[in-house]
Amino acid sequence: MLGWFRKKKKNKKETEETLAPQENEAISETSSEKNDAEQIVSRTGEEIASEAFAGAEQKGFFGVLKERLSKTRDSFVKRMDALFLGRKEIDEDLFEELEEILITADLGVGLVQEILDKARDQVRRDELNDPQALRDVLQNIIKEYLVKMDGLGELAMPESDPFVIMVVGVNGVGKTTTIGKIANKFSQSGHRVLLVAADTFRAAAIAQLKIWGERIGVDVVAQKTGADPSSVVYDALDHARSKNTDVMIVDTAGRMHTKVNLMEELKKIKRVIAKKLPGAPHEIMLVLDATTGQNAISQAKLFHEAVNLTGLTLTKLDGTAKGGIVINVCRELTIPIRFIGIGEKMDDLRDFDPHIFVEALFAENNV
Ligand SMILES: Nc1nc2c(ncn2[C@@H]2O[C@H](COP(=O)(O)OP(=O)(O)OP(=O)(O)O)[C@@H](O)[C@H]2O)c(=O)[nH]1
Ligand SMILES: [Mg+2]
Repeated sequence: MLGWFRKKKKNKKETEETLAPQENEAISETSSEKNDAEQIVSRTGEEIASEAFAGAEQKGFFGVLKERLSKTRDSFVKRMDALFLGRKEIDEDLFEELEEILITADLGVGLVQEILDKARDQVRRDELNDPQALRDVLQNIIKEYLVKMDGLGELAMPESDPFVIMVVGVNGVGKTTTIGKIANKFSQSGHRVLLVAADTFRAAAIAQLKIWGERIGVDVVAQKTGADPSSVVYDALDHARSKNTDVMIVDTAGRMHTKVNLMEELKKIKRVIAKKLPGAPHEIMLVLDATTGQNAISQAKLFHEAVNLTGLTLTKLDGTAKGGIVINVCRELTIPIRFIGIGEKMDDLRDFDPHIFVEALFAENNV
């Protein structure tokens, strides 16, 4: 589990210091830009919040996760349960139908073959005949893929320097929203957070980040649309140092993983950060949209090649039946999944815990 959001102990300097008023950068921002972004962000917050938040309180942490994974549960576990219910024994027909279910749930052909081969072996070895026993076998095999992520790539936050997180990914995957959610968690646990608008392609992108900043109550460093993203991060590091920032999170523009010049720009941002603050960025997080299915793997491979990723977040697991991609990501990559996004609002980001994830996916309906 990540220790990033442990309550921060205040040091002497901070305790004595009266917090200066937030000194956001002064860039001019037209009201239409702001309206654009307000629409994006207010939709993410208010509309879903009232229903989902009330639900969250009643159902509890596990219940909410289970509910948000319901599309994947329906396409995968519930179909599997229905299949097993009608069968008295484990035979090759059962395996064939199971294969189709697993492929539809976007586990990927290679992974499905591997899972079924392991399951067949175990059924033979343990002389299993009851389809319910096969359910347990499958749950354990899937869990084995996910727990490989346990303890992988743990990151200790630096003692005095700001902890720098650079967030990357293709367009629209949920980078800015995830940054808002992470920033909120850090801020809630007493860390001083700085958001950096290095997505300078669109005015609305800068304004969107600023609204998150305002809402959470953290500083945002930005420049004008079209500014060099590297120069934005350069300024931001000065700001971070002068304000005793604990965590600096850099939002970058969405880019196709196949566009070489755009990947070069990311490398440059990384270089500029590293030159100014050796050891940083400490975390280069790729955000993947779970609804894209198998394409997520090639995105991850190309971003990793370019900037050497240290962590992943899989978003929109609430909106897809293709949640099986999580298992494939664990099989194909050795980059830890830090978080999963299970909705649009501020609280809808969870630490990725393989054990809890499998439990939620396989939970019986009445659990
Ligand atoms: N259902 C759901 N929607 C999400 C989740 N995460 C993000 N979104 C939505 O995805 C959409 C795109 O999110 P952004 O954060 O703007 O994505 P981005 O990657 O910053 O986009 P660009 O900056 O344009 O590349 C928004 O409508 C978000 O509310 C999630 O976990 N679940
Ligand atoms: Mg964005």
